[in-house]
Amino acid sequence: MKIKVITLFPAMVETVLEESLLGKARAKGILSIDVVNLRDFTEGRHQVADDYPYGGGAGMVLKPEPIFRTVESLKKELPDARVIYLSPQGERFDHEMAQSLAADTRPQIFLCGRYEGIDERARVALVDREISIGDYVLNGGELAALVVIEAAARFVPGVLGDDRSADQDSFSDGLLDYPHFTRPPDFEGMKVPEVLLSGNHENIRVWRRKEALRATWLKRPELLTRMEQEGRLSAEDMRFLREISGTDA
Ligand code: 4FL
Repeated sequence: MKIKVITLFPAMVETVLEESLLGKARAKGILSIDVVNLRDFTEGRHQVADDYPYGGGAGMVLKPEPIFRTVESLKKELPDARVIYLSPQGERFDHEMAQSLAADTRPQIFLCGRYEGIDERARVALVDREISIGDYVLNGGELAALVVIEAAARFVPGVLGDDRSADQDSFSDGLLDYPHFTRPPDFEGMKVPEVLLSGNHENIRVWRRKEALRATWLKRPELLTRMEQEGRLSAEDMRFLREISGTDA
């Protein structure tokens, strides 16, 4: 993935991207992520990026000129780049969107708003896609951009360790994850399920599938409704679900 992040708080974004798997993937050149300071595209001695909203009301709005200048300057180098604006008004981000962003070969420019948002003219003229990570308001789009970048980067080959792949994760098969255990086998009387110690791979597969179905049925039943509609539940899954819900229907 080739990514640019436009923000008034570059250190906040850079600090996170330096760490952990994302930092390593950047160092290896698997991910190219540059953080661009919107302040660098403001004018005048005071480098003002925001202004009062027309019509009055609380808060400030990011001025259009610095945003136009920043995006136009990035697009000069990357003419096929897509501009993604993080905002509560956007399409809801999920596993599928993370996967499709990771598969997109075009450069992606993440625009982080602050305060009450950006001038509408910048949004209309420059933004290709508006994404929300959930129904709540943040102080700015930075944390949302980081969430989207991290979740998408997991689908880029080489970002996770060699023996790991994002298609083993929760949600990749449409279900929540099954429970995980490590040593010791008995911690203060709380035991690891016997089947996981058995070495019987078929029994372990069946246990994990049942537990994933059980967790989903208990915590996120609407996901199962969707899976059934999409024909993603096998006859075995349906049998497990009848066991779990205690019905013979
Ligand atoms: C962005 C909230 C994406 C949820 C304030 C500025 C936001 C957000 N998803 N809140 N941007």
